[in-house]
Amino acid sequence: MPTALITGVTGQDGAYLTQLLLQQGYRVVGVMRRSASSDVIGERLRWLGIRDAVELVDANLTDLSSLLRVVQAARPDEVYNLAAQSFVATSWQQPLLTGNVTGLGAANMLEAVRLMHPSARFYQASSSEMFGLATTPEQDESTPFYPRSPYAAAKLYAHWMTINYRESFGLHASSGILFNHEGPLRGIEFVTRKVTDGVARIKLGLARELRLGNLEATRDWGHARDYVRAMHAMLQQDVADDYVIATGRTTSIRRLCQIAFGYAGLDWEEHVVVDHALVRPAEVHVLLGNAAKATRVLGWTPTVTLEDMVAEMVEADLARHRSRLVG
Ligand code: NDP
Ligand code: GDR
Repeated sequence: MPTALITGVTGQDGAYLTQLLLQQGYRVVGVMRRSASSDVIGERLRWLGIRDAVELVDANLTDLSSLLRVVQAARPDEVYNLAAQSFVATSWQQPLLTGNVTGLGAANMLEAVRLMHPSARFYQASSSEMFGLATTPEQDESTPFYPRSPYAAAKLYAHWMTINYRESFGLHASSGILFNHEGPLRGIEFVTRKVTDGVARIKLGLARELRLGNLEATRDWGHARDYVRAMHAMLQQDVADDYVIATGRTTSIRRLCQIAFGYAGLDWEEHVVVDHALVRPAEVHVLLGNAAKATRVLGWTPTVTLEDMVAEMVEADLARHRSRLVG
């Protein structure tokens, strides 16, 4: 039975990846950071009904000693480094923490693998945010990077450290440059979930308006369930490499609102209020990925359309709010 060690197991991707690996017969060891609210932070794993199938261990990405102990004890075949301060907007308010966790934290994880168990295959959660102020209409593995936030700068450091450890020490270390991916388990601060949650509240009469920032930005949105398949596929290759994972379709926040409110039979223009306080100090205007390499080498293609994903998310948020109303 292969063993996978996942940092960020309590996050959106951690939950879906755990589900996929359990289905494939893996033993999954998940890194959870100590929290006074630890009874609720396994919520996503619980939602998927897999909370008790994961071995949860206590460690923090900023504490190398904890990672050394965890890697030594688990002796994983595969390590997925998904933990991060992952919210771009927060990275301007907490740039140093973001650098510590999202940047140096990945270096800590690489060190732990290199020192304790260098045969493990390593996955780094890189991001399309690294393209930032993109210089080409479509982004692929050869597109130059132009980070636009402390988050993106930290991810870029982690990305190059992953490549460097592959080239310097021969680690089987791969980076997935993943474009935005969402689903009902997405954190509520991210725009897709904020919109679907807002739609559900408005539909049920719990709210009247939804405040958003820049409606003109466009993103290439896929479903997290599809994207964790790509992570796993990367670590099954003989040779480690970097891959862009995207759908090849970009959609504005404005259009996202139209789709989500429209699904619930609502007119988005009656409810969405632009709040300039939510506009970011520097914006990533357009992202559109080209995943041809992943399709060619990994055989990976996305299966869920934006419309179907939004419908799934609105339904899940309606169900959550209805159950609270009943309870
Ligand atoms: P989430 O924000 O949902 O999850 C982040 C995870 O990191 C949580 O489990 C969190 O734990 C954990 N974490 C944060 N700080 C620490 C720390 N100091 N030590 C240990 N664990 C920590 O992110 P996603 O699941 O959406 O994304 C997974 C990864 O992929 C992230 O690295 C993200 O930056 C990256 N990424 C995501 C994309 C997306 O569209 N979702 C696209 C491209 C990259 P806790 O529950 O305690 O907060
Ligand atoms: P992003 O996701 O920054 O792309 O990072 P987010 O959903 O936060 O923003 C997407 C775009 O929507 C605009 N926007 C708003 N965003 C939020 N959160 N809230 C609002 O009210 C709002 N109004 C407009 C933003 O300005 C932006 O242009 C996500 C994270 O998962 C990262 O960790 C990951 O690396 C990238 O995706 C790829």
